[in-house]
Amino acid sequence: PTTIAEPSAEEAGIRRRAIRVLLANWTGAYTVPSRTLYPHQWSWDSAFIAIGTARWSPRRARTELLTLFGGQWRDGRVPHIVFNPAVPEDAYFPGPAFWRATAPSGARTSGIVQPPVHALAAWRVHLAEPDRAFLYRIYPRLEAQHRFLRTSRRMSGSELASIVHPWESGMDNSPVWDAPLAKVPAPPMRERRRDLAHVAAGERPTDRDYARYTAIAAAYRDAGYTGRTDFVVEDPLFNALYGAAEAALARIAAVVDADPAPHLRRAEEITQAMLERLWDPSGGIFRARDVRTGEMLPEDSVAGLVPLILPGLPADVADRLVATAVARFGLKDGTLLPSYPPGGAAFEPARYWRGPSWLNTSWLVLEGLRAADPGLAPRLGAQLLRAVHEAGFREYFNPFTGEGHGCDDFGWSAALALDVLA
Ligand code: 9WN
Repeated sequence: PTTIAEPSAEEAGIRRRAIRVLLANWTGAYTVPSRTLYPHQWSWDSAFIAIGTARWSPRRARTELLTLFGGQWRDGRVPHIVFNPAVPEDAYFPGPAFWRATAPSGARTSGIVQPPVHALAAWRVHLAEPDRAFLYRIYPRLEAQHRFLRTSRRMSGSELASIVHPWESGMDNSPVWDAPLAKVPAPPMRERRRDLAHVAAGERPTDRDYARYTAIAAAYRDAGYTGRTDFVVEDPLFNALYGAAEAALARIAAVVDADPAPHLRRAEEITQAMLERLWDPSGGIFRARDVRTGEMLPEDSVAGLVPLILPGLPADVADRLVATAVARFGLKDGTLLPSYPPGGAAFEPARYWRGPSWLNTSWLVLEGLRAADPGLAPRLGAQLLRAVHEAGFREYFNPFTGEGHGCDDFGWSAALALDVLA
């Protein structure tokens, strides 16, 4: 007979509180990352949130994804924000008046994208509760999303997708972006930041960062949201998800009577291109490449470990990544997985993507470890749960002390804890 482990009281408490956060952030059609700091629908947040929500309400998880794709553009792009028309313009900067973009559905949106976690999320939602009708609806939209990346974002000639704004990486002020951003001319911005009304300035990007984010986004907007910007890079996290998503699309295709073969071929090509263009054999990590100069960027981050999730990654590369995670990111020490190596010159334990631990990048590495190092995976899972148990569902955490930072009741922190518990 199989023994089913009873969840501990601690685990039951985390589960109850996580569901409470997701209920509080649910708008009726999707989940906001945060009621205060991020009061609209964000693209990759919704994908992570759907993965966790599937653990207690697969129906809501399906709605979450379908609502997001309601903001999809005719060219297939899934914008990084779909705005809630009921929320005042001044609740978030940059809001709809800045982006000036409307999807065919009439939804006001931004014009940039975020890492493509969505096919993976759709597949996980289907696994939680098989629903072919859902897959039939979402598959053509996922395909269009990938077609956009393949046609409009293949900027170096390789199979990899480029991003044209640091916000597209999801890791906005990562030290990896310091070098390319330093070359972007940006006048001080005239608009008022709204994030600082909710979170201490020492935990957020600087004003200089924001001036550049605004300048790049405005230039892209003024070019009709096409072509290159002053910031064009191939990012390992974005492309690892792109490859993993193609593998997920192959699985989905098989269920909806479509041909999985092109997806499998593309997943392979992406893995191959990652190895050729972004793998740094001397560092044992994947690094971003600046497409404008052709050079690899000097800094690295946890984004370089996420390719552990890539389908068909050679075992020796996976082993090197695990060794790097242990040696430079302190994976075995019982600390959380930092977003940037603590020994690096730019490390700051409480400032946003410059050191703190985030649950989404930790979860992605955890997913990769399940195959690459099944012994280490549960350890990282336990650390992640300890963080939310002790500090709550904060946006990010000091990797050494576990202290919580950024906003409270953060959507993907709650959702991914639920997934780890399941
Ligand atoms: C800009 C919503 C988003 C996340 C990003 C995170 C942060 C936005 C901001 O919040 O970015 O998109 O205003 O700082 O960096 O990963 O999707 O949670």
